[in-house]
Amino acid sequence: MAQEGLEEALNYFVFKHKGIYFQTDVTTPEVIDSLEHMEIRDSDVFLVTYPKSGTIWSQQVLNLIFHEGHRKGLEDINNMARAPWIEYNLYNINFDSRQSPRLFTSHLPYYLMPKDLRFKRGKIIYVCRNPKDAMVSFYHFYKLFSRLHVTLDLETFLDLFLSGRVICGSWFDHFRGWYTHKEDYNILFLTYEEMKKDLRSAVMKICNFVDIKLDDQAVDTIVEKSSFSTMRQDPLANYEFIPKDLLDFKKGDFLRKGTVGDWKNTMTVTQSEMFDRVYKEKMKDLPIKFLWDINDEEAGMLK
Ligand code: PPS
Repeated sequence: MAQEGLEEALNYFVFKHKGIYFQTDVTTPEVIDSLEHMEIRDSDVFLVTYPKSGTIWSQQVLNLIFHEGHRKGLEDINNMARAPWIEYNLYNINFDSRQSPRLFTSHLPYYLMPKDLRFKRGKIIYVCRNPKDAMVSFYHFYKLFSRLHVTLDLETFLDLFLSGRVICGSWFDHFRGWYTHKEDYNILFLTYEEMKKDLRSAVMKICNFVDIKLDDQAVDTIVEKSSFSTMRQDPLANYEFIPKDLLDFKKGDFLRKGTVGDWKNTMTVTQSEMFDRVYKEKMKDLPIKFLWDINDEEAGMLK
């Protein structure tokens, strides 16, 4: 891909602020900076992820846990309005005037999040996904951006991903930052893969963490309404409500495959080996074992 056209398109599409990249059309440096002093309530729950790690899936689970009206299909409120992204406040929601408990979503690295969270005010659910699947999902997602006037091939995207030149920066830095600062926060780590293997248990973990007791029937409803096939059909959950000038759904879906191990269908052996080398080097001191294939047995965060 011609370097010049690529640079021009990327510079138009993203800006760099405090070490990472943001989409020009959805936020500004001033908005990001203002979040540092956002007032946090003890009852706040933040869902935090690196992009393409199961955000809208976990958002659906969380919204179903907190809102009976959502479980029963009684309210016409989409998931982004229920648990807005703090850094891309597309609906201009006044966070201060929201009733407690407030739910929020964010892709921010730990150092750009509201400071108060570090004093264990509020709760954070950090969902992560094996970075090969996250990368492949991100690669396909980049094709949907209406204002990115270039189509990236996988080789180019892989380079950008590994060097942190994508929206939200480096996967490695994002994960490391949150994981190594976990003692500062009231935080629950979950993986996309464990949700995929046993969604019910993941729902129960979240319920315990946020201190909400639900009966079996409610939990069954949450599991059913957060399945890939149900969410794909659900206009309040599938993100087709995003304005067309931001995402062009003629080019693909937000809910694309929803599997573990799709990277094997996309990356070449050479690309995968190169990825493994970078992963090994950057992650060598972190006690996490990701599931790279749905048939892998053991995975998780070692305490
Ligand atoms: S974003 O843009 O960062 O908010 O994207 P994010 O929601 O984090 O990730 C999108 C991927 O999550 C998959 N997804 C699901 N997988 C399984 N079950 C359910 N219910 C579900 N909902 C979303 C979605 O399909 C994207 O992954 P890929 O691999 O591209 O399919």
